[in-house]
Formats: sequence, structure tokens, C-alpha cells
Amino acid sequence: MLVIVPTYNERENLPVITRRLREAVPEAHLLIADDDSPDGTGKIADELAAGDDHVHVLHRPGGKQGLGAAYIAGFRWGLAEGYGVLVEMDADGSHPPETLPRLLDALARGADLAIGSRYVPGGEVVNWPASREFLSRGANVFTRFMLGLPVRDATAGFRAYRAATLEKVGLDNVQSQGYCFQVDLTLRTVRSGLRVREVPITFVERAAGVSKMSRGVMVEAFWRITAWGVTGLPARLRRRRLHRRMNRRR
Ligand SMILES: Nc1nc2c(ncn2[C@@H]2O[C@H](COP(=O)(O)OP(=O)(O)OP(=O)(O)O)[C@@H](O)[C@H]2O)c(=O)[nH]1
Ligand SMILES: [Mg+2]
Repeated sequence: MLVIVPTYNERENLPVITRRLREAVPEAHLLIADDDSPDGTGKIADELAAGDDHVHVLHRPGGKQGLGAAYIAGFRWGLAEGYGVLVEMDADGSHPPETLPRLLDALARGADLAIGSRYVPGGEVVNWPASREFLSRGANVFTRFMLGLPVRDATAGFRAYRAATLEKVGLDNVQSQGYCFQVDLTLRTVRSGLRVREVPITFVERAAGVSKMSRGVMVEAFWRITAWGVTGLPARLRRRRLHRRMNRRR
């Protein structure tokens, strides 16, 4: 199993999250995907990797290219190395590695994608200002409305994929850069007929460093999700009509 942690200016958080993951799930390998962070996170990553054969670093030159691009590069690295499970996790401590076994358990029980969800019963958000939670919940309501996904937390970034899931959905034409990358892959997984399970998690606001959430990231999400909703609408209406007809016959 490979846990991919994208980093951009996370020098304070990276050693902490690495230690927590290594303690919580000792068999997991860690891949740090760093976009040439100006604060020297890449050098810290190298130091962590030098002292631990379970820690690997992917240096991505060219500066900040977005979370989506970092994950795609990490997935490709992991698939080429032959890992059977690929996990996404933030560096800032928002995704508790101590709950990773629950995601892995969901895969073991047959899920193709397990999502650590804030918005299913038992899930929660700690230390977020009301405005930030409103934004996140709003994004999910909008996503459900536009795409009709059977998922409560489609923007969640703590998730475990089977390698076979990523191979089936394909990564070649993923263009999403910001957090709509998460929605993009959820949509591809559902449209491929694969099984998604949500597992409740407690999401904790970052204690150090700064958020990379920006207006640009939000605008990208809005447009992409709208476009996916519009192009997927005919198929959605067809499915709905079919369901109605079947229900009438019953
Ligand atoms: N490699 C890489 N990592 C990134 C990039 N943008 C964000 N990240 C990392 O992705 C993870 C999530 O980013 P955050 O800034 O915490 O974004 P967020 O969790 O959506 O927002 P907050 O809730 O405000 O923390 C962190 O580990 C970041 O360092 C990027 O462009 N490249
Ligand atoms: Mg965060």
C-alpha cells in the first residue's frame, strides 16, 4: 500500500504527519509529491526518506501545479511500482492517519474506492470557522445537484483506491487541478460502475502552515462541475426514465 502526500510549503507539518503515519500503519509506504516548495519542504522530505526505506520522494520541478497534477504523478509512480492500494492524504494533519485502517477495511470488504467522509453520520469537522464549513458543505450540495452522485462528501481528500480502480477509470485525460480533482475521480469511479463506500472521519483544521484554497481553485471547481453536469444530463435523464418505467411495471 502506498500513501501519497502532496506538499506545497508544509515544512512544519511533514515530519509530524510522517511520524504519525509510520506509527499508525507501519506497513504503509509513503510517497511525498512536492512541487518544489519554496520553504524547503523537498529537502525535509529527502531527509525523511534517507532515514526510512518506507519513505519516497517525488520532486516535481516547475513550481506549484495543483493538487490534481501532484496526485496523478503520484498514482503513476505507485502503479508503475506495483502497489495494490493507493491512498490520498493531506500533509497538514486534517486527515488522521490513525483512521486509515478503516478506509483499508472498506476496500477489504469489497469497495473499489473508500472515502473518508465528513458528512456521513459519525463524521465531523473540528476547528473550522463556520464560513469554511459552509463553503465545503455548499460545494457538496452543488455537486450532488449537478452530478447526482450517491456520495455525501465528494470533495473529500482522504481516500483509498484499489490500483485496479485507477487503471479502470484511466488517468490520461484528467485535467482538474484543484480540489475538483476529487470530484472528477469520484465521478469517473461511479460512471465506471465501481463501488464507492464512505467511512466517517474526524477532519481537523490544520494547526500549522497556510491553506492553498484560493479563489482560482473555487472558480475552476464551479466551471468544471457545471460542465460535467451538463454533459452528463442526457444519460442521467435516460436512467431516471428507465427507473420510472421499471417501477411502474413492478
Ligand atoms: N504538490 C502539491 N501539493 C499541493 C498543492 N496545493 C496543495 N497541495 C497540498 O495538498 C494538501 C491539501 O492542501 P490544503 O492547502 O490543506 O487545502 P485544503 O485542505 O483543501 O484546504 P484547508 O482546509 O484550508 O487546509 C496539502 O498537503 C498541501 O500541501 C500543489 O499545487 N502541489
Ligand atoms: Mg488542508
